[in-house]
Amino acid sequence: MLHCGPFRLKLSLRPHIMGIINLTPDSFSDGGLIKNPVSAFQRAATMLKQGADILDVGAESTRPGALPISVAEEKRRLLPALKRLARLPIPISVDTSKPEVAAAALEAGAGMINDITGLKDPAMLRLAARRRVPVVIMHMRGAPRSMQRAPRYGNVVSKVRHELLAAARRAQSAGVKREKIILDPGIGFGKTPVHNFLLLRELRQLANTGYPILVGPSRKSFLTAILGPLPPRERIWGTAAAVTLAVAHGARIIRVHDVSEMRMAAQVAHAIQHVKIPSRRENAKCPRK
Ligand code: HH2
Repeated sequence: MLHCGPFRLKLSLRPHIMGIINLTPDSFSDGGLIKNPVSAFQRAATMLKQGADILDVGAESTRPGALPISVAEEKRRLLPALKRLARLPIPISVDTSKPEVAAAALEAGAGMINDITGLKDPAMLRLAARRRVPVVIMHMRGAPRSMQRAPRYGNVVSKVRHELLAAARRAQSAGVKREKIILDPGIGFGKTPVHNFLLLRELRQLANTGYPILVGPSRKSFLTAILGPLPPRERIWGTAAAVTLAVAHGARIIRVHDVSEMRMAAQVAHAIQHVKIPSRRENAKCPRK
């Protein structure tokens, strides 16, 4: 059970959908779409209706090559919208790696921290421990500006697993409770398409750490290694395939742009995986073709 402010998420029951709200002018797939707090609220309300379980609100793009923005600029983009979104009956996660921004977002109503740098900043660790909020520890090699320059691993799955577990241990030593930690292999962050495929195929190896696993394959460019040069908004079916596989391999939270479609994909994958084998008597009642 994940306590997220006044909300309780039973992650073990079914996969949960995290809807992405990007308040950025330059995100790789939907930059500039949300222009003000009112349109952010409308987008969030739509996602809620479509079945989102969490909203992940970010104000700084982390696409490959993106340059960092200042704390002041990130707060200026984030806080007015976040205050409005906090009125909705859904937990809000803040997608930031800056402790000052995360602290302000928690004050404004966020109940969870999603840190793509895996809580590297000690001040972020201290904040997460003090505020007792759930935290997503994501794996990344390098920084967005340079992460896609020839990333190399030996065995990518065991390396990522090892580094995530080390980050989780560091967080726990700093006072973050184990049950607040969610791990994420960081699809597309310092990884080639093959690295991403392997991480999705072997996701069970991360899920068997016992920590809930979040994955974010939504519309990402690794899909074009198979599908060809499609623009991000045409990668929905490819995303659905990745989501289905991730759920089948134990992902508990799926971070996506297309809530309605991915909720259905996740729901079906989960239902097939957990189907109860009917008894003989129930079978006999089944209509035959
Ligand atoms: N991916 C993105 C941003 N934040 N957080 C987690 N935990 N996992 C992810 O895979 C992840 C993330 C990148 O996607 P998006 O927010 O759509 O793009 P941009 O960073 O360009 O705003």
